[in-house]
Amino acid sequence: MTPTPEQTYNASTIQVLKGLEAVRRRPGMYVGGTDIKALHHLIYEVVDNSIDEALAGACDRIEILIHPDQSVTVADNGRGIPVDIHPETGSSALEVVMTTLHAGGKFGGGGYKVSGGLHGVGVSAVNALSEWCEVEVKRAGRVYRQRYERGFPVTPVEEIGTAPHGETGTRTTFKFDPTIFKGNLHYRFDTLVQRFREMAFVTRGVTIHFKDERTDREMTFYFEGGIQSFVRYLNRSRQPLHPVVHAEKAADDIYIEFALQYTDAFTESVYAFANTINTIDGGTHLTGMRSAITRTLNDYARKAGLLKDADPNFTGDDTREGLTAIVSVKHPAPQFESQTKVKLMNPEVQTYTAQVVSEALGTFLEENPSAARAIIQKCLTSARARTAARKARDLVIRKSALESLTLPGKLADCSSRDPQHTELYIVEGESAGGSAKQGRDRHFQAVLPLRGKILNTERARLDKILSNKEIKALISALGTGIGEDFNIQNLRYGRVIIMTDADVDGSHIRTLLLTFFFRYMLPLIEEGHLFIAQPPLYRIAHKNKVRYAYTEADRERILQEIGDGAKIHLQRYKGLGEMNPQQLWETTMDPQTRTLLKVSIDDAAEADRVFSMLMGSEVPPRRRFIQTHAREVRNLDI
Ligand code: 0RA
Repeated sequence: MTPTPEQTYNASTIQVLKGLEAVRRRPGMYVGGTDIKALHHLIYEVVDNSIDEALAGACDRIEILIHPDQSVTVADNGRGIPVDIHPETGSSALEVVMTTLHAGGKFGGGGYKVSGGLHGVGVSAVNALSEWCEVEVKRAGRVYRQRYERGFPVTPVEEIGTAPHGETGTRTTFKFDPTIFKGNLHYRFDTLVQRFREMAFVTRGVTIHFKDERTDREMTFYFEGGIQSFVRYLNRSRQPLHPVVHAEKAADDIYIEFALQYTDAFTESVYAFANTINTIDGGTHLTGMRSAITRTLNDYARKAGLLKDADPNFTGDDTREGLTAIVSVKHPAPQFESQTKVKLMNPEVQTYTAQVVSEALGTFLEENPSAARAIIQKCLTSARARTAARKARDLVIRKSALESLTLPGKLADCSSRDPQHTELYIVEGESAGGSAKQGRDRHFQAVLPLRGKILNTERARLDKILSNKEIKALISALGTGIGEDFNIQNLRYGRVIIMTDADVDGSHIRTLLLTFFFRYMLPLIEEGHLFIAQPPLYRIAHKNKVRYAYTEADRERILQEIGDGAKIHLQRYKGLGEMNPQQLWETTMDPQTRTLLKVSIDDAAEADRVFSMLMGSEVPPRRRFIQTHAREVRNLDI
């Protein structure tokens, strides 16, 4: 970051250099790291600024382009970043915004300004972490431009033309600095689409157009109904019990909006946003909404005589089954728990949100008695199911305590008792289970075969799932207990490895197992104990040499390397059962040669959506999902 020779050092230049240098030295403090996630944050940070313009009512179109060289353009039709000379520094406001930390919202004053930026550092941090960056501003009939390299201005703010009448806006193009974001990093279309969709939902009326020029995929989001559309979208494969309940209100500069709808599903899908940011750890807005829902439903059920004197109140859990809800708040001074954990802390938000939700939901119930009855019925059923589940679970736990000496009969245990080294292979099907038992290293590898069909726990409630024989065997084998009683200390195997066929059924079973672990043994995933085995797709024999291909690309590469088409014997494995014990060991179980995918919950919300879609009642979306994803084993990053 060396200034050009003709530039003189004055106090403010030195200040700027210090700021930008700080960002480059400790990117973690500003964008959360230097990995793929942080890379996406760069885009979000820039788009957040355009969203701010939309929230201020000054912009209704945002365009995001990923260019083939992975530079990114974000363009909006907002007011345009001011370019006039800033009195304190003597430089253009644009330059100050682009080069000074925290300068994002300090210009133009007046009006109600919501700052979306997750880390609040603004676009200058993105500039500092970019190999180069160019900003073009259309304002007052003219077009201005400035270029920066690693955050430092390399041109003055230049007037480069005239803007068509009345057109204003800001266009930022930046290329991340590969000396900071190291490795072969690529923006992920699906991750970005998800985020832009959310942004469009919570910023009603704004059009977000996203184009990936690397692949020519593009998508446009515009939701006239805002978060009401969001709820309908989330429930697209569920059966709703009533129309969406929705309300919005502004009080003391705090804007609150919520939308909710119950469906016949058993899961909860609730999302909370603060200044358009998905606050995945929730916070006061979420607590306010949840407590208001429970209180309002209890009040109504008592008054309507649907809860009798002898009945206990609904618990929070009882009112969450089948609930899809969004709460979105816009706050001029949001407080977050920390830089990376996304949780809203402002205490006043809880009271305000609770008021808005109680009032609107209370009125809805009064005015729609049949919808009200359906909702209360749902709560009553889930309260009963919960009692039944608790009993079933206690039974499983008590029994598994009793049976702790008698591990499930089908388990082929290992001899080592040291969880640091032991592994449990959960294998689909008896025949693959047999091969795995013979092929394994019995010193540290245990095998539990599961019968595929029995695991079909779709739409099953907790009590049903827990009374399933296969699941019981799994729980006993792991030794940890489940749900609230889960205790990782008792885990009998350091690695729990799901090994299923690379076909549609295998993918289905894997998802069902992941569902089970996700819902009842979450710490197992969080603490990195859960893995997916990667069996090969092909066996390629040539002369007396055998090689295995784990992906289609592998296969092509190997075939090309051999080149000698006539003498190649290519076998496609349709299932694990086609491999003999020795082959299964070499390709999939031998720690020296195998590949394991660690299951992580990077985006728990997305995982939940996928799970509940797969568990949902309507068949078409589920089939579609399984068909499209069945072959993407390697990309399964839930
Ligand atoms: C400062 C003041 C004003 C707008 C902006 C910044 C602004 C920043 C960005 C970043 C991306 N797009 C943007 N659009 C606007 C208010 C200017 C006024 O009052 O005219």
